[in-house]
Amino acid sequence: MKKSYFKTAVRLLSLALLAALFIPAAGFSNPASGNHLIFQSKPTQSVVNITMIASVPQFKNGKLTGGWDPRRIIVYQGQTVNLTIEALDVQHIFALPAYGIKQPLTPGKKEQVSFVANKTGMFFFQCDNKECAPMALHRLMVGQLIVKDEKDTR
Ligand SMILES: [Cu+2]
Repeated sequence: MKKSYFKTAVRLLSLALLAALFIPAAGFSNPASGNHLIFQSKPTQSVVNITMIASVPQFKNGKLTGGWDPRRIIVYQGQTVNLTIEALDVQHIFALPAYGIKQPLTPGKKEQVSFVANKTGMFFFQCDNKECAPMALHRLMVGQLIVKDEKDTR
């Protein structure tokens, strides 16, 4: 009884944290990449180059910083996506299971990840290095890839 209570509380807390993650913080940008939280390609592009950085998520003045930047990537079906990813602090692993991608990131080294966005829908990417930060922070290293239909130009 007591245990399930605790489990529910933990679940609710992680849901709240995830919700906070997906509310773009106004004015947030990372000086290292110049990115903002959301990257959106143009429907006319055939190749999309994105510079991405990874760092341990942190709460500063009640705001979440770090993690993946950009944290949400919106592209169109058929586009070739070239990610150049750099870890700023410790070893992270960029994982995008839906596209079979798992790329270790060594701090200070820029790694290339490329894929053709041939599956539409919403997919998650995350960090696969459980040791990159305390578990609660590591779990916040989650981002979204949204692949829109070619005709869907909203
Ligand atoms: Cu990590």
